[in-house]
Amino acid sequence: MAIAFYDLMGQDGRNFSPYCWRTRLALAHKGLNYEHKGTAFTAIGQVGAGDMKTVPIIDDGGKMVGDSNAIADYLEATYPDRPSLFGGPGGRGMCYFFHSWTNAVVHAGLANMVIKDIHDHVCAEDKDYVRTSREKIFGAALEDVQAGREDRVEAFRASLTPLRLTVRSQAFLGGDTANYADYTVFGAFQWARTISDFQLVADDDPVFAWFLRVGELFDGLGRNTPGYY
Ligand SMILES: N[C@@H](CCC(=O)N[C@@H](CS)C(=O)NCC(=O)O)C(=O)O
Repeated sequence: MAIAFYDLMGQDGRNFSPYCWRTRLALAHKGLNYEHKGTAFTAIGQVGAGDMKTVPIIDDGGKMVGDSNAIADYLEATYPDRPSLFGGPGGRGMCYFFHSWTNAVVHAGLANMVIKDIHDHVCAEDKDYVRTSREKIFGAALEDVQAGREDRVEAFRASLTPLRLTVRSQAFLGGDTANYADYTVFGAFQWARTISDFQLVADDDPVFAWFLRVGELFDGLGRNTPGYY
């Protein structure tokens, strides 16, 4: 039976959740069949027993697993004969660094540049929830949070220097082939690509070339999903 994969659903088939992209690429990396289940923010509570608050969630023959890191660990432990996501315990540890860095630096840096765009692309039933919950987090109207992003983008680009220096001399964070670190960081940029035409990184930035490379993996899984570039 195929694994059921609960992903966030936006307007026009836009799957914008950065965490769900980590899981989607992990499933593809393992070569596992899955049934993609687009889910509104306001419908997450209806998945399974209703005890999970966030997506991604997978249902593997009745085994429900939520949280992208827990899912990656579950897939690695349950399907050890498939290509490894981490390349061993040391790789797992380093992938956790990329999780922390992505959340603390990349997500934090880009969220305030696309938050209004996110709102504009969520499905109709989620609009009020996203505005209310995110305005509470940011303490301001979404329009005001996003305003002036042209003045902040250079600082964001500068924060990507460690990533830039790495992927200009090797194809992937995993080396010659991609691993879960690539999927973790990719999710952040795919989040932006699916809902915003704002140019977060320059066309000639090695980070952009790396993003396109990851998007080409698994028959263009990342590239083929609706997005702006
Ligand atoms: N730690 C979780 C975070 C997942 C998460 O925050 N997912 C968002 C979608 S990108 C979500 O489901 N949010 C629910 C909400 O805001 O109500 C993971 O890595 O899976």
